[in-house]
Amino acid sequence: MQITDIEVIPLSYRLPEGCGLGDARGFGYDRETTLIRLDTDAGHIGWGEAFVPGRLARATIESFFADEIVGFDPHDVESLADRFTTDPYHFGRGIAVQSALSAVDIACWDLIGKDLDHPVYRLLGGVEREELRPYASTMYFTEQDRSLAEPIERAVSEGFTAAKIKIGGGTESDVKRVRVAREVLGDDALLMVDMNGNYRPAQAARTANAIAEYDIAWIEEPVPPENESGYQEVKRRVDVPIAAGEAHYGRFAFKRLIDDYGVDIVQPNLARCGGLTEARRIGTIATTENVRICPHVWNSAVGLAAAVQFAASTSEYPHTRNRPEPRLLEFDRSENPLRSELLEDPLDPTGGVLKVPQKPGLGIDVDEVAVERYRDD
Ligand code: SMN
Ligand code: MG
Repeated sequence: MQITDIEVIPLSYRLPEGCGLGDARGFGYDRETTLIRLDTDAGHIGWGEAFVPGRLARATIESFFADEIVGFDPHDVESLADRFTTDPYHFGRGIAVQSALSAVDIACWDLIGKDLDHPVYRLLGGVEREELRPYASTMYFTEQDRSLAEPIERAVSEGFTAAKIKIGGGTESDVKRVRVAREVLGDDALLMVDMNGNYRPAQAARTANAIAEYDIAWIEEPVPPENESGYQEVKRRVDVPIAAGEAHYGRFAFKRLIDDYGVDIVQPNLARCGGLTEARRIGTIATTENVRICPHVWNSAVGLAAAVQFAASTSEYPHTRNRPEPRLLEFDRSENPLRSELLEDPLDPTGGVLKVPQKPGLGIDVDEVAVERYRDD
C-alpha cells in the first residue's frame, strides 16, 4: 500500500461571545486543531490529528513531510519518527514537528488497521481492557460567573464516576472548588485536580495539603512544564500522585519526566506526543519504571479515538489479574463540536464506561460533512 495524497485540514470553532473557558492561567474562545487525511493506492483513507492550529501544522507538514510522505508505505510507520524528526535535526523534538508527526503516524495506523481489517489496539499488541473508564474533565474557569456545582452535577447525571477539575487560582479558591466537587461526587468517585502549572512549588504544596482531606487521586501540572526542580520539590512536600505530560513531546521528554521530574503518572496527548508509535515507546518506558499512563485528551474526535485505541492496549504492569486501578481516559465535557460532531457514531462516555471501538483502524467513521462545517482554511 502506498500513500498517494496528503490533505491538511485546519478546524476551528469559536465559543459564543462572553463564554470564554479555560484554566487557572486564563481562558479563551477558540477550539482549534488540524486533521490530516491520507489517501492510498489501496483505496483506504487514513485520518490523523495534529493538536495545534492549522497554520502551524500546515507550515510544518509542508516543510518536513509533504514531499516525502507521498509514496510512503504506512506499514513502515516505525521508521517515521526517526526519518522525520532526526532529519530536521534542530527542529525535531518540539511541538511543531511532534504534532505533525503525530498526525501522520495516527493516519498511518488507521490505514494499517483498515488494510489488515483489525482495530489499532490489536495491532499494538492486543487488548488489556475491552472497556475504559472515562473521567469528566470539567469545572473549568469560565468567563461567566457560573455555578461550581453544575458541571459536576451534570457529570454525575451522565454516569461519570471520576472527574478532574481546574484549580490553581489560589488556595482559598482551590479548597472551595474541591469541596464542592467532592460533595457532589460523593466519597466513592475519583477526584483529580489540575493546577495547569500556575503555581510555584510552595503554593502547590500549600494547596495540596489544604485539600488532602478530600482524597485527591492525582495533582496535575502543579508547576510549569519546564520547572524540573519545582516538580522535584513538590514531590518532596506532597504525597498525592503527581501527573504531567500534556506539554511534553516525544519519548525523550517523557523519560526525563519520569527519571528527573519524578512524576507518578504520564499523560501523553496522542496528537502531540508523536502519535501511536511514540506513545507505545513512552508506554514501555513508563511501565519499565512502574509509572502509570493516562492519556491527555482535549482535542478532536480523531485524537480521542487514537487515545482510546492506545489506552486499551497499554500494559497494566504491575497489575495482573487483580486490577485495582481503572484505565482512566480524559473526556472533556466543555462545548467542542470538533469532539462531539466529527464522527458518524460519536464516542459515548455516559454511563461511566467507554467501549473500545472494534472496527478496523481507529474504529471510527469521520463525518466529512461535519469536517467541512468546521474547516478553517
Ligand atoms: C487542558 C489542556 C489543554 C487545553 C485546556 C485545558 C487541561 C487538561 O490541562 O488537562 O485537559
Ligand atoms: Mg491538564
